[in-house]
Amino acid sequence: MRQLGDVIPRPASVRPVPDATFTIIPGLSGTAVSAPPGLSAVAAHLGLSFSDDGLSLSDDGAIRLALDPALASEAYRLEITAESVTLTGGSAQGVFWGVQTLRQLGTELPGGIIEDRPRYAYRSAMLDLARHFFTPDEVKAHIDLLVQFKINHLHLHLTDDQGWRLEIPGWPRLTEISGGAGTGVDGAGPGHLTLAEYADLVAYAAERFVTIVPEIDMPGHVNAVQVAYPELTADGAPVAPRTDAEVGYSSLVAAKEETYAFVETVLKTVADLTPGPWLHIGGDECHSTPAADYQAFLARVLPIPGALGKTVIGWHEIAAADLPKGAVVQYWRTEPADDAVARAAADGRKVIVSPADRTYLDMKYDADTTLGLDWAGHVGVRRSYEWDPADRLPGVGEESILGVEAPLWSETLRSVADVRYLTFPRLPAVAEVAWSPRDSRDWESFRERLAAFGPVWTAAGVNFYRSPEIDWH
Ligand code: TNX
Repeated sequence: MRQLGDVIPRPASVRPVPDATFTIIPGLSGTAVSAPPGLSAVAAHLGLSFSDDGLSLSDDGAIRLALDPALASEAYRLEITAESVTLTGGSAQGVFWGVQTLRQLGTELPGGIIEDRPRYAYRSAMLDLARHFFTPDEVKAHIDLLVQFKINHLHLHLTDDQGWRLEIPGWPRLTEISGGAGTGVDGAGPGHLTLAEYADLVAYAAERFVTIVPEIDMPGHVNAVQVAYPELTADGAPVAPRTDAEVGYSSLVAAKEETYAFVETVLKTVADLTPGPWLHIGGDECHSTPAADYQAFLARVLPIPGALGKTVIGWHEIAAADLPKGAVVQYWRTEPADDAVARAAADGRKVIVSPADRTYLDMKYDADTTLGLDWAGHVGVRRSYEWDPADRLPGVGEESILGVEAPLWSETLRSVADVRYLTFPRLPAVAEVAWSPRDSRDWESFRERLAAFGPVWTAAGVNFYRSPEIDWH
């Protein structure tokens, strides 16, 4: 039987009470869940019968859901006795995270009290739909797996040299041509989201307390744009589609007004469809954009999300430009220090920490991994677990860190099975880095708790990597 704290991410505080097991018998009518209005959707995630009898416990053993505004909104308290389970959240989101803890504990719930809350507010995974498209149903299934580890943001990389994946009214060739047949790396990942599909995906995520972070990558990574609309190249000449995995060769043109008309329409379309606070504008690897043009482009573009009521996020190269107040910088490289990011932090900007040699889910686990890349080295499970965001970059301490993201680039991916193989089990490692108190983290404890997911994932049909670092159950 699991011990009370045997969940991922490890809870902030665990106080077991011996000999007080509560047994859930799924489907048994006596196991009622009671919840105040607004929490019944959360209760449904328990997969148990649900009786809407307000806040009172039922007589014959109950799971009770409640809210306590004194708790932080993502925090929850779980009290398990032999007679009852009481799950109290600072908000419905806190209750939802508590439900994930309950799910991991199984049907024999060990007695005691868990009091839990996240270290970072932004705990994220990224999926690259540009190099290989994944359907809305595939993305939804991915979200269902992510929330089990209390991930609360999904960053969608929607555009790149090899494909454009979101319908934009007034610019139909973006998706007709650059989202159509033959797009993606090796031409193997065609597809795009209609506006309705995107909105539905955002709503599905929101019901699970996940915020979608849309990324439109610019001024580089735009070959697919220029294939569809040659007027957005420097000389207006047609551009050939590319399905190789090179980076850094394409750029929007800073000196053309057409560039900004395009960018404004795209960002307004995305902002209107996205209730979440973030708009990611990319900004990475602009090797063919002259430095002055990069600055000029960003001077025009970085303020646009703010004017649309959103907060701008960019890959950390944007720290070379004048950043609006509140702009968020996402560090992705492997160098031990970055002066521009440190300056941005010193100026009060927040940083999302995604070092490729720790959090990139598309890096190979080891030399035998057939999927993935290795430009940042091999990233085993222990490597993705045993590091700390607040130690990663000089000048970027705890107070500057918004959170942690694990990106999954899809150059080598061809199926959902591929997505899962690279995501599991490293995503749970990064999720614990982002959620659990620093001093509670311990590799030996983590690898034991992780081992218990072997049968869980096998039963659920989740393709995962049986890392030899783990003694799988
Ligand atoms: C770097 S990380 C990129 C992507 C690639 C990735 C592959 C970043 C901001 N840019 O264009 O897909 O490496 O690991």
